[in-house]
Amino acid sequence: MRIPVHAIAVCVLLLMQGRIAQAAPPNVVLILSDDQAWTDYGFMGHEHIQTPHLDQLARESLTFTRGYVPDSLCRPSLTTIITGRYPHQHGIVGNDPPPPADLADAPKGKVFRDPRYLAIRNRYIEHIDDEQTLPDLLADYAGYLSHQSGKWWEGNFSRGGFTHGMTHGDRTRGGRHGDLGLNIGREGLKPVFDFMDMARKEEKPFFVWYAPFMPHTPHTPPERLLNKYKDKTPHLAVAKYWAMCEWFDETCGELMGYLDEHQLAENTIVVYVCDNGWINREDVSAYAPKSKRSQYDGGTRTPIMVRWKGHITPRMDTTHLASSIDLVPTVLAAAGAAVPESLPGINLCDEAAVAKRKAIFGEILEHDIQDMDDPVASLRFRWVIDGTWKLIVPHPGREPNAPVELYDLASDPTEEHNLASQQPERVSDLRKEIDAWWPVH
Ligand SMILES: [Ca+2]
Repeated sequence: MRIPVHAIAVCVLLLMQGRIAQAAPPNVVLILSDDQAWTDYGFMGHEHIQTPHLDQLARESLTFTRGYVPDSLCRPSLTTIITGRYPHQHGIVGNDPPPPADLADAPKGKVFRDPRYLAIRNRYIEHIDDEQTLPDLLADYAGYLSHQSGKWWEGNFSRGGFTHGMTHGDRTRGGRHGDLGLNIGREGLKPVFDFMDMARKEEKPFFVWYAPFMPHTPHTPPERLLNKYKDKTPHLAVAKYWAMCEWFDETCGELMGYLDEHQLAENTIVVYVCDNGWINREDVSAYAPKSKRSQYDGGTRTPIMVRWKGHITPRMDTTHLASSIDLVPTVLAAAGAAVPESLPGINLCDEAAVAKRKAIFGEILEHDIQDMDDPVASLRFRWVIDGTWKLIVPHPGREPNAPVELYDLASDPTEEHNLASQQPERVSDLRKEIDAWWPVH
């Protein structure tokens, strides 16, 4: 069939007009909680903790209550969030690199001050230079400006592709995982607001990494919030943690308030995730077993939310699995950018892709990096969740005495009853899935 030339011309004209009429790329605000259990929000059913602003965000978002991070440890988890890759892929597999051999048993403070150790740490953060981060990808796509605040382990903010930020990363001036950036939230949000004001003035799309050191220790909530919780538990340490969760929520409310006040909510994607879980001990502000750093849901599960008013239909998904590896592809796809094929995650707004993916995976790593170039040396456990079944496989190098664990999360969400010995076939099938995902020897 021949198409008349004038028809082609009209199509081209319409396409051009469409392009001209196309809205500016959306801004992106990523909110990261630090050390908070998946249960510790109003909308997730907590009996006492009040999180009205995050409850509202959950109502306005595509919300996955079955979200996960691959590792329950801060630094590898954050790097996964900003790269969309598993820790063994991006290579940042622990919080601190190994000290020089003669300082192996020295106190951490002494190790951190040693010039040789500073050199090791500086070399280790070169891993991030090899990665394409979300700020890099957004800058390439449409010239986004990006701002870092809060937790950040990879030295100066510019090492992650941010154009602006708070963390200087100079180890000789103190700081290990954010330095000046850690003031955000606890001391207000002015640096973030100033950045957004500036980006708006320059008419550039922007990305905000809001990762306050909250509700993370030190648990120092304002007295007015602590007083709300003191009588709700006999344990002061627990009351402090609960008050920290509400304090963090208040800061999220301030951030959302800025977007509303400046009519930005319709052109800003807001994403929410927590880097790892936390269950507070009754006696002291420290984490209990089966939470942070563990292979259990108390360490790895988090609500994941994506809000874009007028573009993403709000829905509470309590069935399907989501992972922090999905955040980069989700944001890129929503913003209209190409998603690199090498990324292992999926676009969470693609319902068919979410329904099709049956299993998600993770890896639990040692706190201190064992070998800077070999992820397996730091590996403690690999895990898979397929439907409601979870298999945890210890790696003999670091966990020679740990058992293989199988749980039915539907009937046993706190992972009390290990069914591995009763269901060898299911263990074998799930084990094959793990080995296909990341084969290690
Ligand atoms: Ca954390």
